[in-house]
Amino acid sequence: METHNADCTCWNCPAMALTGRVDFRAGGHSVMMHSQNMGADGESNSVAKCKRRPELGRYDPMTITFEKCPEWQMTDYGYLLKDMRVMILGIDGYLGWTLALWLGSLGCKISGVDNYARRDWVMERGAHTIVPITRMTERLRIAREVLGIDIEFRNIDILNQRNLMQEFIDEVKPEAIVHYGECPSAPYSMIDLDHASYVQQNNVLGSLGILFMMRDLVPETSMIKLGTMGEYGTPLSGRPIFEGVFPDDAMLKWGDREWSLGGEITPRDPGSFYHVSKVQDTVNIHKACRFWGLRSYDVMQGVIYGIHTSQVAADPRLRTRLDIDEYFGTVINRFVAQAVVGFPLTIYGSGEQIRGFIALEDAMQCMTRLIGHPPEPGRYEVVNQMSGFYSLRELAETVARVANKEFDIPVVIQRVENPRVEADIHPYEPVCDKLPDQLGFRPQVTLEQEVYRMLDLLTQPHIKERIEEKRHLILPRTWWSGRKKQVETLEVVEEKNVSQM
Ligand code: USQ
Repeated sequence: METHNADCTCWNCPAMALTGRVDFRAGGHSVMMHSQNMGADGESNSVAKCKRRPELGRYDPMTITFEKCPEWQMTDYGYLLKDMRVMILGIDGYLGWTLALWLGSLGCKISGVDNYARRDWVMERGAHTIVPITRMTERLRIAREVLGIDIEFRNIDILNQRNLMQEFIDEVKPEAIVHYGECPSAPYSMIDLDHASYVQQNNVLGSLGILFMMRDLVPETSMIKLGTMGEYGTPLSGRPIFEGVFPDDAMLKWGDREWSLGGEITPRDPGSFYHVSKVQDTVNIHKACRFWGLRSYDVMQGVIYGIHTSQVAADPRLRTRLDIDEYFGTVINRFVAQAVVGFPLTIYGSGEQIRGFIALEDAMQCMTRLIGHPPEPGRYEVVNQMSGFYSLRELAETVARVANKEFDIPVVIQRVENPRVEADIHPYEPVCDKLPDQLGFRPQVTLEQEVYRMLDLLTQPHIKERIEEKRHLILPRTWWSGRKKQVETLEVVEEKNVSQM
């Protein structure tokens, strides 16, 4: 298969510094502006300088492809810049730590920032990660010893310590910034006013600060920002869920008139105050690209699940966290943990809700491909990142089947009252073309495989014990309505019926 980024040019490369005047107001049409941007000598080849190869002088950025450039080297996921400097915001989290080790093993120079907020939020709710994780200093030491990966870490609060953040960006001069540094929980944002405003402030204003720092310090760097499929909601009209913006041939028809919608941001219908923060981020990033010529991938990721990459599995002390409480546990991770301790799997509501999902390892592959294929300057790109979509009922049945057949664990499924406000029965047609078609993404992990791997790890006695310890936190108590009351069971699917699924 042709490598997805072989034909990208310096125009995509964060090591290229623009020296001429480029007008980004057309948002993403910077290449066209570039061709009109002649130097005094009438040649268009005077706009670029390479920060890695100063000997090139000023040159035409369209002439060197990643395939031809010695700074870009082939990996299993396409070309990557040699020793690429990648900064991960939220490096202590479930995704951040996993990505740090993954990219480190591909030769990237990893720097990372975290203020351990995730550890604090989980502790505040009385929960804990069921896969034990070590202190950051220990994690860094083991990463060096076991995998030979050196990570430059700083304990910084992105929102409240902007000076430190600025200094760190200036010191590292990252060539890509992966932004996972937000509070990821819908239920946490729905607890009360304090939590809703905290989540929105932390996420929206933290990210806004990073955008300003990028404008001032590293405008060529691409920002790969974690958004969520939950920004879109589940449109009851059944229209496709496009990748962030309408395609060129989408039309708005009203009365007897028609307009093109091509390129406009699609409507959003976020499902919680947390999801609202991601929508606000979307608008801010889109504007930063437009106003300042920054470049970004806004990653609309489906619900993540799983525990495996070969790096985190290399040593028990390198494992990434895994939460299963009502606030920070995502649904598949919760179902697997519930199965392990014989707790009836908690389907909220009818179980007919459909969501997109992606396994941890596949998400890492996608992020690597996005890092290696930076958008052109001024370009705001959105990808819908998932590898399959399922109803909640299908998920529960899959977990029950694998647990039953492979681990001889009897599983009961229950339907409980849905504490959230979400459509029970709805059409769902996400468009997920860019990652497979333009970036070469091929999912490597099936749902059954990852559920198997999780069961294998979570049935280990010390982990099973940690789930048991927090068993009382499994049933949700936070209702979108503001009520505080444990949900009631609506229906129980007995073991004999589950094993026939
Ligand atoms: N659900 C259950 N039983 C449970 C937990 C959840 O039926 O025990 C249902 C929920 O009602 C919902 C679906 O499963 O319909 C997904 O819930 P979730 O808690 O796994 O995920 P969600 O709250 O949507 O948020 C998670 C991440 C968030 C990310 C989002 C992607 O925590 O950061 O933005 O997944 S998405 O769902 O596409 O918005």
